[in-house]
Amino acid sequence: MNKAIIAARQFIPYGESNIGVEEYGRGIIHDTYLVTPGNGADRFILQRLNTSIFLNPQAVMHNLQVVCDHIEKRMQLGNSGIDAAWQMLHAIPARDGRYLFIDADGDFWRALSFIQGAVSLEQISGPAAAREVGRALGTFHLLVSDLDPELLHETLPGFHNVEQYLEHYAAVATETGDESEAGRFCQRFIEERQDWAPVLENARRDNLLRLRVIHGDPKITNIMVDRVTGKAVSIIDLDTVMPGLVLYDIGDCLRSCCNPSGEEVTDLAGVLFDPDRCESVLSGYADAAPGVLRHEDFDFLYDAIRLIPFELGLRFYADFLAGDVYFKVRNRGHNIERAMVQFKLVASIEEQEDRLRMIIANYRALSMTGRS
Ligand code: GN1
Ligand code: MG
Repeated sequence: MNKAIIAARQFIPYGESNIGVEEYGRGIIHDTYLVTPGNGADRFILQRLNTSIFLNPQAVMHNLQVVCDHIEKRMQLGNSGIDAAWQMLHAIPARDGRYLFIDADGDFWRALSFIQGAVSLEQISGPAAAREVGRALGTFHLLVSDLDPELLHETLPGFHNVEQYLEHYAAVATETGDESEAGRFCQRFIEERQDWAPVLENARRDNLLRLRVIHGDPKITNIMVDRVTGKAVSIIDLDTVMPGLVLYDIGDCLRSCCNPSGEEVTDLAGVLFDPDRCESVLSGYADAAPGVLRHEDFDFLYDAIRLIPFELGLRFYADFLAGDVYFKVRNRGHNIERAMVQFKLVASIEEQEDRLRMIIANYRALSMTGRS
């Protein structure tokens, strides 16, 4: 905490002695704090970047600035079609004018604006809240739809490349071995799906799907809603903004908010994929981002919904095997529990394939009519 206070001071004008610094949020990668300056100035978010994962913090900040500048310019153009309540986070410079502060231990810190009057979405209370999630992701996609992905660095190379995760898994599985019951279940689950899993990568290689600017991590808690109206006002955590497939984002958003239990549960009984929520999210997305999804995206939408929880389960299980080196854990076994949640979700998606394909077909018909 002392380190956080020292870092926080770098982003506050001189002479400020009385500041509040508290741990904040649900991220499982960086250390995040909420800073309250004692002089009545705006609160802000302080983060110590996890540089064993993001090896190039400058590239992360570059992407953040390119995306935020682009969005701000677009929003300033009248008639942007974006809700006036929409807010974009931005980086706050330190006293020396730089956007990263490196402390005595070589840790990288940055400050980000706090989205005003809003809270991070923890739970979906009903169809209206699910629509807001879709609206948030759609708004973001629309705002970056004319930004050239080549202007951005790939901050985590192959971040959603499932083939890379499968290779890593195969390597750690050979090295470690895991004979537990849950372990054997995970291994079988992965093995049965590994030939199908590169479906989106194959489509990308065949030029059926093309790279665009994506968020990379649009999970429910990264959506900010107005604390009074419940309307989505922002999407935060822009570290994984990079070139990718919009389907990765849609799959990730749906896997996170269509599971009523949430991703951090030990009791698997309530874990399922709720198709009604999926429908509401997609309808919010369609309203906010008309025309962003193309024919070819619809062709692979079901696969994306099934793939992203599979990929995340694979990542959690491989990290368990590797000794919990990537995701922060509460205890040994936490990552295997997380993997089981994601695999249960995949199974629920597979059981409801017909229904989900129907929802996608209706959504596709509506989007295509709306476009002409
Ligand atoms: C990580 O810590 P956070 O919320 O930024 C992960 C995502 C996962 C998510 C699951 C860079 O996100 O890919 O979907 O956990 N981010 C990274 O909760 O690996
Ligand atoms: Mg993230």
